Amino acid sequence: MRVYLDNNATTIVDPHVFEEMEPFFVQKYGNPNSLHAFAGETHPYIKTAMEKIYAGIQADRKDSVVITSCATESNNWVLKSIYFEYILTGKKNHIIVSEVEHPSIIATAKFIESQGCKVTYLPINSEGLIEAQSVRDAITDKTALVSVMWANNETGAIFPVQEIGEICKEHDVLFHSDAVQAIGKLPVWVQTFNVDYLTFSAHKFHGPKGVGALYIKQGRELIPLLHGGSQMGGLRSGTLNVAGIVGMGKAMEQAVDALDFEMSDIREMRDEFEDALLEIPDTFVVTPRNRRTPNTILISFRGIEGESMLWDLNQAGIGASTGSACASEDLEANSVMEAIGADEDLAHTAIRFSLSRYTTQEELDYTLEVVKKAVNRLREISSSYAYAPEGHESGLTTGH
Ligand code: 7TS
Repeated sequence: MRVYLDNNATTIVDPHVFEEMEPFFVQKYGNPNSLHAFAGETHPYIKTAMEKIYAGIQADRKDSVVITSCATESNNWVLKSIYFEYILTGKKNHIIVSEVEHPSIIATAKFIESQGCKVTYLPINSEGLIEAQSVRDAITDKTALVSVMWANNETGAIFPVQEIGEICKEHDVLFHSDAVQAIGKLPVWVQTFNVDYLTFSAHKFHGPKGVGALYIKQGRELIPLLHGGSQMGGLRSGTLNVAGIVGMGKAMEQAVDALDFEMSDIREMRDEFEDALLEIPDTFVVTPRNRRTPNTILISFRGIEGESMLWDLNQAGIGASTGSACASEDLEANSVMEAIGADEDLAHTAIRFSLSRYTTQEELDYTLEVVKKAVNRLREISSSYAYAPEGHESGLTTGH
């Protein structure tokens, strides 16, 4: 059996999405910016897709949604533009990001820090959550931007974006949220949440890879990251990825349609799977499940290196992760577990299971059996775990 439980890294392209994209490779391949019929025949499809994207996040017609190549680009764009517009010119000198943002925010923040910008890295609490008050405390009259993700990719922790949006508005500070892990899992309505900029990426909600977007509220400006042509109103040059845009439109429409299913059925499956995993002694989940996206579990199995567990799972045809794929080539501890202050052993033992609307009960039942066997095998050979399968007592709370 092959089981895919790494949906926070990427998702299967929905067959209906693929179907809608297919004509734009061999049949309708015109460059939409050309002045002939080949170009013209792509326009209605781009328009429809953009309408679906606007509707999916409840953007106003006067807002901009700029298509990019990925969320990494959108995130880089916001921070670098703020640097050019506010920091380099001396208008402001400070930005605030959470310490558990995706590397595309953290590395960009470190880069602009190296260029002279002050950066506050907001800590998370012991449950992996950001406290809105910490944003209020960090804001100064020189703060240009707050960037806090909607939901964390490792733990699924949902951050208080509504409160943070209000705090930013009150202090006249721009607010960006990376909503990559929230689209299709939570309602992401930009009008209600007072965000100025919002990042998302099609391949995290059953759309194609290589298409991201940045929502820009009306009246907010950004300096382009890519200069060149006049595409996307001159905000993002480069020939439009027609198939990608069409795919993202369809994927967004479906994500919104499936939101209730995700928030009820997927959540229920996740919760049952998690309950069963937590019956294994010395297992540990940090973020309370009602404060998490419905599809995510980050769980530590004391005494078992995450990579060893992944190996056993992979041997049995199961794809999971130890955290972000962006950092999976080194054997570093899970960064969120470290930020929480988990001890070295626990930080190295975290495994992320992320479900999708394609996940079945049968797959989870199979995974549970494989995990149990792997735990027994690996704890037996673990140097850091005193193996006692019967009545093992531990100081850790098993549960959530
Ligand atoms: N932001 C968040 C919150 C993410 O989770 C990711 C990818 C990105 C940005 C980057 O998106 P992209 O469109 O540039 O690919 N996160 C993960 C992950 O958790 N495991 O693998 C990739």
